[in-house]
Amino acid sequence: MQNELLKMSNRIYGDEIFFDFREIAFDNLSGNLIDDVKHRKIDGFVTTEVFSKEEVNKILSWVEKADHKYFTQGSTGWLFPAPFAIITDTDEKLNDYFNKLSHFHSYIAESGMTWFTERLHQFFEKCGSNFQMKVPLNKVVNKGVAPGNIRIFDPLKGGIPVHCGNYFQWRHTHFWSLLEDGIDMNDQLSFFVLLQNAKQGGELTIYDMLWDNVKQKPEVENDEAVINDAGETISLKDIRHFTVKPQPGDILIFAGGPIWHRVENIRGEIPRMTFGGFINFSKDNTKCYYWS
Ligand SMILES: O=C(O)CCC(=O)C(=O)O
Repeated sequence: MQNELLKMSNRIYGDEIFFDFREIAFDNLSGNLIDDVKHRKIDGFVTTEVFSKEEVNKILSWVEKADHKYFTQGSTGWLFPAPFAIITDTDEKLNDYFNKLSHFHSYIAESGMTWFTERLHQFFEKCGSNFQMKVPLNKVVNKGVAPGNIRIFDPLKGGIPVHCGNYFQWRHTHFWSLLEDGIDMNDQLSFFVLLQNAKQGGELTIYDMLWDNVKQKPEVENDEAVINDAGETISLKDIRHFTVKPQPGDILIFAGGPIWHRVENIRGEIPRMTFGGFINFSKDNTKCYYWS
């Protein structure tokens, strides 16, 4: 039935929706959907219109007016605040990360935009109601890390090559090792607020492929194949997949830790823009953390 309903959706579509991805209106959110995704009772959900069109426009113009010297250029576009990948020590680079993060917070406050991060927090509280929601601390400096980043995907830079959160974590163990103790690091979830879609491309492709039996790629940036635990190279073309395309103001949460996925190349002159990060629970199962 769920699959039949989704055939009509402009947000979740494809020949076969082989994972349980749902579309839920913001006002109908309840219970512990985040926990349901963590435990794979469902695999993901798009909450529609968490932010109105007017609010999305305000966020876009806030990003537009920001001082771009605090943006960090990556291989596929720009990030604000800086991504954790810039932290390669516990000294200068760590300070640089926190300076850039403090600019992000002061820019939000000075421009009267705190409602944006507050709404995000309320959203998490609404779909994880049994848990205390928190942004984790970096234990070296005892300060909260970023709640997420604005991600600007420029046209024709390749989107994000196929990956899953567990693969990503394995590549950035330094950052994860600096997060406060007591967080369950297994099978983190992914979230993002969709702020602007590209004219063409930029969709999220979900593959029928899990970390349980695929943990490698021929090279980190390769976007054509993966290597399974039996050592076989598998072409992405041969793997079932479907598309998730949230609309501006929606938030997607999904099991991005174990499920392999990618962001399609952006075509047309409009960049794709999101605010996204990761989610996981405390080991004692009382708190839920979101960060980037
Ligand atoms: O922006 C997206 O569609 C997905 C982001 C992503 O790949 C991730 O959170 O792992």
